[in-house]
Amino acid sequence: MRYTGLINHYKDRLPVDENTKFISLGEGNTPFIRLENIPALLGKEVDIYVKYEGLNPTGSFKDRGMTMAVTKAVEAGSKAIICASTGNTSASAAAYAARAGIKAFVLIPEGKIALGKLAQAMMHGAVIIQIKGNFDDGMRLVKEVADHAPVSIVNSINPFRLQGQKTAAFEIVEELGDAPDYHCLPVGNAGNISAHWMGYKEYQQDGKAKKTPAMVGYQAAGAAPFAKGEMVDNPETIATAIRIGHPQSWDLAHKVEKESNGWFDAITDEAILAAQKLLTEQEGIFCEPASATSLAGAMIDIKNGKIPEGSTIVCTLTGHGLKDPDTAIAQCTNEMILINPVMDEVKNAILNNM
Ligand code: AN7
Repeated sequence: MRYTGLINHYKDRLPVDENTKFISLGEGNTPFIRLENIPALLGKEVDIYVKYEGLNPTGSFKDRGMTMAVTKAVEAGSKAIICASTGNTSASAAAYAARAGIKAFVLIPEGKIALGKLAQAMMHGAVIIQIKGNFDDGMRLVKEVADHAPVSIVNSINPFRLQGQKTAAFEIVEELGDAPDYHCLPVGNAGNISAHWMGYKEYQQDGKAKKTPAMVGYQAAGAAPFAKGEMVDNPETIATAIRIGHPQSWDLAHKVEKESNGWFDAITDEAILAAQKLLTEQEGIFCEPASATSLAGAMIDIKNGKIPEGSTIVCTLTGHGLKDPDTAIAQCTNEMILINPVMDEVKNAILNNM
């Protein structure tokens, strides 16, 4: 049967009925890839899988929540949606609004969103409102303005977002036949880690999984309110997607940490970029910097034994590497070769670089 998106696939587990019109772009059902080369480099006996959420229709996991949020907004008669965003939510909101024939307003921090995400929001025709401030300012404004203008908020404080995003945990359990031992995610607002936990618990309660994983949230060191135990007023990181200092799902995520026996930690920008590069060079998988935070953190905790040998580990790669070409190119030191259009010069270029 043709796959037509996660709402249709999991409609028995989502808040929809036979009258709901699904607004879908075929999201979900993303590749689940076992790492072949990186575990050996770590010198540890571990099984690491990545859930490649960058292969959703707009290139990030946000589509899982957005298909639900926009479906429900349209069902409720809404003609416009609004979000604050570090980039991916705005790209996704813009695309699903276009699909639904409604308007999208996106608030983004001026100059601090990756180029690909900006291109998406512009192409899909969203109204782009740049803020002379950061994501946290945008989020505060969105919550305020929603009481004064006819717009539905589609940030992850919208509970339908988490409902859609929990389906990633379902897919992982179906792939592995059970939950993994550890599930590592990059954390910004902590909506995604909370949604995954909902999904794992639901599958365990229904007997589809025997266990639940320890949920491990990694943040960029300059934007790590969970690891620090307090809000951060001026978050900074190269991983602009998770440049968030006042997470919206603060209480929810602390519950997840406790219930799942998980933890939060902070990862330096250097380690994040190194993990992004390692994944592209060693495994052929290109994710954006924020996404590599999950693997960067997992590698540290595998090496120090906090994640023990024999474990099955899933790392979510939340967004595609093409989202942020500037950061990608800036960290590549390999020189390009320029030649005259003659065979000898190509031949030499090959033989000198074998
Ligand atoms: C690639 O787009 O918050 O912990 O406004 O784009 O659920 O917030 C993005 C978040 C991880 C963090 N990885 O997820 C936004 C936004 C990528 C992201 C996160 C984001 P949450």
